[in-house]
Amino acid sequence: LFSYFPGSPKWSKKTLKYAIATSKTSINRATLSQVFARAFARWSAATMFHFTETASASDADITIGFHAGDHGDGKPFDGPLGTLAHAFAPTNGRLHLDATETWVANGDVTRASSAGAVDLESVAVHEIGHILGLGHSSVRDSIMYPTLKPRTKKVKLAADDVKGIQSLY
Ligand code: TQI
Ligand code: CA
Ligand code: ZN
Ligand code: ZN
Repeated sequence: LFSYFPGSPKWSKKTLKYAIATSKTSINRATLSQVFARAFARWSAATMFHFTETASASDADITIGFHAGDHGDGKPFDGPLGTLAHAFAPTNGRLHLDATETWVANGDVTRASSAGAVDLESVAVHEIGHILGLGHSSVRDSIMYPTLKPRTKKVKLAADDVKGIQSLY
Protein backbone atom coordinates (compact mmCIF):
# COMPACT_ATOMS: atom_id res chain seq x y z
CA LEU A 1 0.00 0.00 0.00
CA PHE A 2 1.09 3.56 -0.79
CA SER A 3 2.00 6.14 1.86
CA TYR A 4 2.54 9.88 2.18
CA PHE A 5 5.00 12.08 4.05
CA PRO A 6 4.00 13.09 7.62
CA GLY A 7 1.17 15.61 7.35
CA SER A 8 0.55 14.67 3.69
CA PRO A 9 2.21 17.79 2.19
CA LYS A 10 1.16 18.48 -1.41
CA TRP A 11 1.45 21.02 -4.20
CA SER A 12 -1.35 23.56 -4.53
CA LYS A 13 -0.77 24.24 -8.24
CA LYS A 14 -1.12 21.98 -11.24
CA THR A 15 1.62 23.31 -13.51
CA LEU A 16 5.11 22.60 -12.21
CA LYS A 17 8.28 23.77 -13.92
CA TYR A 18 11.49 21.79 -13.62
CA ALA A 19 15.11 22.69 -14.32
CA ILE A 20 17.91 20.19 -14.93
CA ALA A 21 21.45 21.16 -13.94
CA THR A 22 24.00 19.39 -16.11
CA SER A 23 27.15 20.03 -14.12
CA LYS A 24 28.79 16.95 -12.54
CA THR A 25 27.44 14.51 -15.10
CA SER A 26 28.75 13.32 -18.45
CA ILE A 27 25.19 12.68 -19.69
CA ASN A 28 24.36 15.35 -22.26
CA ARG A 29 21.51 17.81 -21.85
CA ALA A 30 19.38 16.47 -24.71
CA THR A 31 19.51 12.96 -23.26
CA LEU A 32 18.67 14.19 -19.76
CA SER A 33 15.76 16.22 -21.15
CA GLN A 34 14.38 13.14 -22.90
CA VAL A 35 14.72 10.87 -19.87
CA PHE A 36 13.06 13.34 -17.48
CA ALA A 37 10.33 14.24 -19.99
CA ARG A 38 9.38 10.54 -20.15
CA ALA A 39 9.56 10.18 -16.35
CA PHE A 40 7.32 13.23 -15.74
CA ALA A 41 4.90 12.01 -18.44
CA ARG A 42 4.25 8.84 -16.41
CA TRP A 43 2.87 11.00 -13.59
CA SER A 44 1.06 13.59 -15.72
CA ALA A 45 -0.83 10.75 -17.43
CA ALA A 46 -2.28 9.72 -14.05
CA THR A 47 -2.92 13.20 -12.62
CA MET A 48 -3.95 16.78 -13.44
CA PHE A 49 -0.31 17.88 -13.35
CA HIS A 50 1.45 19.53 -16.27
CA PHE A 51 5.22 19.54 -16.20
CA THR A 52 7.36 21.86 -18.29
CA GLU A 53 11.12 22.15 -18.49
CA THR A 54 12.64 25.57 -17.92
CA ALA A 55 16.25 26.58 -18.49
CA SER A 56 16.40 28.77 -15.42
CA ALA A 57 16.64 27.16 -11.98
CA SER A 58 15.40 30.35 -10.28
CA ASP A 59 12.14 30.00 -12.22
CA ALA A 60 11.68 26.29 -11.40
CA ASP A 61 9.48 24.55 -8.84
CA ILE A 62 11.56 21.39 -9.16
CA THR A 63 15.35 21.49 -9.43
CA ILE A 64 17.17 18.38 -10.61
CA GLY A 65 20.91 17.97 -10.25
CA PHE A 66 23.77 15.51 -9.88
CA HIS A 67 25.85 15.80 -6.73
CA ALA A 68 28.72 13.86 -5.13
CA GLY A 69 29.38 13.37 -1.44
CA ASP A 70 28.43 16.21 0.89
CA HIS A 71 26.50 18.76 -1.14
CA GLY A 72 25.06 21.01 1.50
CA ASP A 73 21.62 19.61 2.34
CA GLY A 74 22.59 17.38 5.27
CA LYS A 75 22.16 14.22 3.19
CA PRO A 76 25.60 13.44 1.73
CA PHE A 77 25.81 10.85 -1.04
CA ASP A 78 27.83 7.70 -0.39
CA GLY A 79 29.69 6.88 -3.62
CA PRO A 80 28.73 4.06 -6.01
CA LEU A 81 25.59 2.08 -5.04
CA GLY A 82 23.96 2.48 -1.62
CA THR A 83 21.87 5.62 -1.94
CA LEU A 84 21.23 6.39 -5.61
CA ALA A 85 19.21 9.56 -5.30
CA HIS A 86 16.93 11.46 -2.97
CA ALA A 87 14.13 13.93 -3.17
CA PHE A 88 12.32 16.09 -0.65
CA ALA A 89 8.64 16.27 0.24
CA PRO A 90 6.36 18.95 -1.28
CA THR A 91 6.86 21.79 -1.84
CA ASN A 92 10.65 21.72 -1.54
CA GLY A 93 11.21 20.48 -5.08
CA ARG A 94 14.82 19.34 -4.83
CA LEU A 95 15.67 16.10 -6.66
CA HIS A 96 19.30 15.01 -6.34
CA LEU A 97 21.08 12.14 -8.07
CA ASP A 98 24.37 10.62 -6.90
CA ALA A 99 26.91 11.72 -9.53
CA THR A 100 29.14 8.73 -8.76
CA GLU A 101 26.62 6.11 -9.95
CA THR A 102 26.98 4.34 -13.30
CA TRP A 103 23.81 5.83 -14.78
CA VAL A 104 22.24 4.31 -17.88
CA ALA A 105 20.23 6.89 -19.79
CA ASN A 106 18.35 5.96 -22.97
CA GLY A 107 20.01 2.55 -22.92
CA ASP A 108 19.07 -0.99 -22.03
CA VAL A 109 20.11 -1.41 -18.40
CA THR A 110 19.48 -5.17 -18.56
CA ARG A 111 22.34 -5.36 -21.10
CA ALA A 112 24.66 -2.90 -19.33
CA SER A 113 28.25 -4.07 -19.03
CA SER A 114 28.64 -2.82 -15.45
CA ALA A 115 27.03 -4.88 -12.68
CA GLY A 116 26.42 -1.61 -10.81
CA ALA A 117 24.61 0.12 -13.68
CA VAL A 118 21.43 1.92 -12.63
CA ASP A 119 18.58 2.96 -14.92
CA LEU A 120 18.17 6.73 -14.65
CA GLU A 121 14.57 6.79 -15.85
CA SER A 122 13.47 4.23 -13.22
CA VAL A 123 15.06 6.26 -10.43
CA ALA A 124 13.62 9.49 -11.88
CA VAL A 125 10.05 8.12 -11.87
CA HIS A 126 10.48 7.02 -8.23
CA GLU A 127 11.97 10.33 -7.09
CA ILE A 128 9.26 12.35 -8.87
CA GLY A 129 6.77 10.31 -6.84
CA HIS A 130 8.46 11.64 -3.69
CA ILE A 131 8.53 15.19 -5.12
CA LEU A 132 4.73 14.95 -5.61
CA GLY A 133 4.17 13.71 -2.05
CA LEU A 134 4.29 9.92 -2.11
CA GLY A 135 6.27 7.97 0.47
CA HIS A 136 7.15 4.32 0.02
CA SER A 137 4.76 1.51 -0.81
CA SER A 138 4.67 -2.07 0.44
CA VAL A 139 3.52 -3.29 -3.00
CA ARG A 140 6.51 -4.95 -4.67
CA ASP A 141 5.62 -3.99 -8.27
CA SER A 142 4.90 -0.36 -7.44
CA ILE A 143 7.22 2.46 -8.49
CA MET A 144 7.32 3.59 -4.85
CA TYR A 145 8.53 0.22 -3.50
CA PRO A 146 11.79 1.07 -1.66
CA THR A 147 14.11 -1.36 -3.45
CA LEU A 148 14.94 -2.05 -7.08
CA LYS A 149 16.72 -5.20 -8.25
CA PRO A 150 20.09 -4.52 -9.94
CA ARG A 151 19.98 -3.79 -13.69
CA THR A 152 16.21 -3.45 -13.70
CA LYS A 153 14.06 -1.00 -15.58
CA LYS A 154 10.79 -0.16 -13.79
CA VAL A 155 9.05 2.91 -15.17
CA LYS A 156 5.35 2.01 -15.42
CA LEU A 157 3.12 3.19 -12.58
CA ALA A 158 1.37 0.31 -10.82
CA ALA A 159 -2.29 0.52 -9.77
CA ASP A 160 -1.05 1.25 -6.24
CA ASP A 161 0.97 4.29 -7.38
CA VAL A 162 -2.02 5.63 -9.33
CA LYS A 163 -4.37 5.15 -6.37
CA GLY A 164 -1.85 6.86 -4.08
CA ILE A 165 -1.37 9.95 -6.20
CA GLN A 166 -5.07 10.22 -7.13
CA SER A 167 -6.13 10.00 -3.49
CA LEU A 168 -3.69 12.77 -2.53
CA TYR A 169 -4.80 15.16 -5.33
N1 TQI B 1 17.08 6.73 -2.06
C1 TQI B 1 16.06 6.78 -1.12
C2 TQI B 1 14.70 6.86 -1.89
O1 TQI B 1 14.46 7.78 -2.66
C3 TQI B 1 16.11 7.92 -0.14
C4 TQI B 1 15.08 7.69 0.91
C5 TQI B 1 15.10 6.77 1.89
C6 TQI B 1 13.86 8.37 1.03
N2 TQI B 1 13.96 6.86 2.63
C7 TQI B 1 13.18 7.82 2.11
C8 TQI B 1 13.27 9.39 0.29
C9 TQI B 1 11.92 8.25 2.48
C10 TQI B 1 12.01 9.82 0.66
C11 TQI B 1 11.34 9.25 1.74
O2 TQI B 1 13.92 5.97 -1.66
S1 TQI B 1 17.57 5.35 -2.74
C12 TQI B 1 15.17 3.38 -5.21
C13 TQI B 1 14.58 2.03 -5.34
C14 TQI B 1 16.50 4.94 -4.03
C15 TQI B 1 15.95 3.70 -4.13
O3 TQI B 1 18.80 5.71 -3.33
O4 TQI B 1 17.60 4.27 -1.81
C16 TQI B 1 14.94 4.28 -6.19
C17 TQI B 1 16.27 5.86 -5.01
F1 TQI B 1 13.29 2.06 -5.18
F2 TQI B 1 14.81 1.53 -6.51
F3 TQI B 1 15.11 1.23 -4.47
C18 TQI B 1 15.48 5.54 -6.10
CL1 TQI B 1 14.01 3.87 -7.59
CA1 CA C 1 25.45 6.09 -4.00
ZN1 ZN D 1 20.80 16.24 -1.80
ZN1 ZN E 1 12.14 6.34 -2.26
